[in-house]
Amino acid sequence: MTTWVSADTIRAQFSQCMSEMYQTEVPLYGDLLQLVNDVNQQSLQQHPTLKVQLEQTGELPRLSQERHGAIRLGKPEELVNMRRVFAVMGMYPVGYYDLVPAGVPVHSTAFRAIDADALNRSPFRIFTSLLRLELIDNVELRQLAEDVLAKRQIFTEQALALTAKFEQQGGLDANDAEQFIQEVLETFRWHTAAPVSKDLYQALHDQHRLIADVVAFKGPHINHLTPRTLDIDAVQTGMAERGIPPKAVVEGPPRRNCPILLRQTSFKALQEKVTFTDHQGSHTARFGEIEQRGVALTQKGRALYDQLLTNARESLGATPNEGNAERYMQILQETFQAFPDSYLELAQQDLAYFYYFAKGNTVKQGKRLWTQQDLLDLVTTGQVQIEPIVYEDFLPVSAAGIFQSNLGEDGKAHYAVMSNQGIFEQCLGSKVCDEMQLYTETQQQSIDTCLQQLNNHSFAGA
Ligand code: OOG
Ligand code: NI
Repeated sequence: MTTWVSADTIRAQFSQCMSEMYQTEVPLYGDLLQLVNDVNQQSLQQHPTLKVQLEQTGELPRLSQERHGAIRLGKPEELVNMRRVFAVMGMYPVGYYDLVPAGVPVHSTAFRAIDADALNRSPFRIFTSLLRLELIDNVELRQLAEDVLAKRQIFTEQALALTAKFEQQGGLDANDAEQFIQEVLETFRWHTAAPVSKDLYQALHDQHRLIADVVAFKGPHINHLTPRTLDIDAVQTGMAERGIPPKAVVEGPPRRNCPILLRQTSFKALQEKVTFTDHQGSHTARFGEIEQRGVALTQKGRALYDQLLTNARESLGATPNEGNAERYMQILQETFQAFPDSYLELAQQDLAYFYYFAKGNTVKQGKRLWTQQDLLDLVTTGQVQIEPIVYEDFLPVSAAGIFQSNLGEDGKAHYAVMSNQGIFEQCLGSKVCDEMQLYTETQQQSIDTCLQQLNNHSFAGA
């Protein structure tokens, strides 16, 4: 009997190959990885409790391989095939992000592993956007764009054949898996030769830079990769010191004792030479990004986060930029005073998701079993320990900020169109998973195990 290579292994290897390819294509990304590595080692040395926390949640070994990337697709068929290809690697669409209100003509999902163990084996994820061509108001140009996209095939024949083989067999053997990885890598590669004229590129670019980035190229080149750091402020400062030009502000929540959700920053996109069908030119799209991940928030916590972020941006009265960066960070710090900053409070107020671990010597009173209602009391008395469930997803406002910083000041447009998850799912050929449900399940599983251990343990002692 043939044994299939596990999806986790394929994903981990693919992620590694992608990182190597991107370091060759964008050498500055290699410098960034080095910096992040240095900062992470330092943080672990300086904060032994952080190290213990990451060991307990299983995140420590994954830290050095932690990364996400982003691609932008042009048509539904590409999205469907991308979903099939990612399924071979155990990555599924999670969440719906609408970037249109932020002036970027795409909607998106994140392909990633789902359960906690798989995530710890390889947290690789790809933020995947689909261009909304219907937002090009010039009918003639829209038609030209559609014609160009209609002709392109972003996957190699072999990549699609091996994907179909996986679907038929339910797995790939070692040879096929290795070939699959190499073939799929081709889809994400940068091409210096563009299949359109310089004039068409310019016309697309004048509509929106992002439209040119998708339509004028042979495939969805990976536009950034993002390692995970334990101290994003140190990386932000370190970038400037090492000659890596940082974006003006760190997106997301401010620095806190207990990090929440996701903080992100990036280095500015490179200007790269492109050979159009008739002339030479250039294109600016690819960059490197850094993220610091914190605890996943519940609906209630997320509502508070969204509210405070809106308040901070309203008090700034402008989009954060180089000129107002310092003031924005100050306002953000002050505004977020309203967000409790200890894990216990976050758990007590049902603002964030946690793992619950039983800590031996629990004394049972009478015959009553411990229930979920007792948990927070047991946390307070130290009989149960909580550790944060890390946020595995993205933030639309931050994503828009990342898009914008790499599209230039003219990267923003106003579109009168409604967000539409239904249309996106139709293009995807499946529903997207609800990320809140995934966190709820992960927390509940941990609570169930914890209660079982507490109750077994106390009976044994009774
Ligand atoms: C995607 C931007 C979103 C993030 O980290 O929020 C993203 C893009 O630029 O295509 O990657
Ligand atoms: Ni990103």
